[in-house]
Amino acid sequence: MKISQIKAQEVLDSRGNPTVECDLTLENGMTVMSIVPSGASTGVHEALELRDGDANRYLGKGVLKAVENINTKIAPAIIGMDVENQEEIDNKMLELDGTENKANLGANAILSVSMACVKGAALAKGIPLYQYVAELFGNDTTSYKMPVPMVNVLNGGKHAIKSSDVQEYMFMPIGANSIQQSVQWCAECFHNLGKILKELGFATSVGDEGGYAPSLGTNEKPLELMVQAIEKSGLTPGKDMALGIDAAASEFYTEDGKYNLASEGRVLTGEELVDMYAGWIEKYPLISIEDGLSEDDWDGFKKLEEKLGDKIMNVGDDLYVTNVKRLEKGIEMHASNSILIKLNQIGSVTETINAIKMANEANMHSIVSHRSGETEDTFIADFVVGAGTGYIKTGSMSRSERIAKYNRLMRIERELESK
Ligand code: 2PG
Ligand code: MG
Repeated sequence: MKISQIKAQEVLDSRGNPTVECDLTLENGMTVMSIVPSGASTGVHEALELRDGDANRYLGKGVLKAVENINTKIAPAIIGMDVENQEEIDNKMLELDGTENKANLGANAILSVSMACVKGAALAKGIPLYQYVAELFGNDTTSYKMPVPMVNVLNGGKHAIKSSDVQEYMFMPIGANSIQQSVQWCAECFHNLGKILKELGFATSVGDEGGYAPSLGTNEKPLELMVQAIEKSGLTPGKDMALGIDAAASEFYTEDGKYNLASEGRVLTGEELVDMYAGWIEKYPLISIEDGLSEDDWDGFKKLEEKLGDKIMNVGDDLYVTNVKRLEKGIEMHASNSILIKLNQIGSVTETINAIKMANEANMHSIVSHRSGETEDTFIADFVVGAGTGYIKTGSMSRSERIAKYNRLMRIERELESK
């Protein structure tokens, strides 16, 4: 079915910053809408998120240029195309942009149209979004793998100032047999963690991704309290519920190549940092470490992989930025065994699919992820089910921009059960 209209506008994300919304109309009059998210601990190698820089509006964060690019440049080129030709549509936008990092049109502009086309195609075909995504991947559309959610219940780093240096501490309900059980267990552990923090006299206010953001004094303490919360919830640590972290280490990497754990007043070398992680893995049911080292510390990642790769998911986020060129290097080097997947790091659905396919071929885990600045758009919930990667990271058990994704996953699960 042909695309008959594309119209973009500026809306706000969960942090109250402007972002791009795209409305797409099909020739039969049906419409879909998509909104792009936005990161805070962004990798330097990410595609460019176009912001106006006009200090008189939204402190320079307006996205009217990106909106204008959609309305005046992308729309005329895409209108009239078959909405099911995802690759052709995405390639057309990449051509129009003409840069390596989408600096002309903006990755936010391109991605919002790209996602809207996927939704439009699903609607045109009259099938659920996750099913259409599975078709785009060439995956089996008769059986689906629901993901293990990685639920970030303690926020630090750039997502919660004056908290831990490590950015995210996550519950992973590895023993749950459904999304519904996963969500219930994680919500119970989240609330029990809140009770524990309260009893100890720590703050229970939340950070950007809805996790608590107390100042606990060390980066290890959160792991200890999370194990207590698992036990308090009647679950077995390591069997029912495991732990994951996102160190987002690029954010505490120093100019002289060290790692500054400011909350503890310690500066470590890469090797000492890896030793610290190794110690944690001995003591806690920690099975996933994301961005354990800085985004260009390839050798550091390789060392982490050699030392701990058989025990944990060693996840590259800022390291790869969902970019097949960087992923290819990582695969050659054996720099990690897992990749974080963020659509807006690379800026189109087709390129995101290619990154996941490359990771699959290399036998790596792919975790589909939200951004710290999110919206009510639940695209990634359908995307992870269709892609069948088995893991999703989409924040805590609070704040509706996070919960919307869990609710959508539960709806998908119920729909699949009823079939
Ligand atoms: C990350 C993300 C999402 P941000 O580092 O993995 O949790 O944070 O969107 O700020 O880059
Ligand atoms: Mg990360």
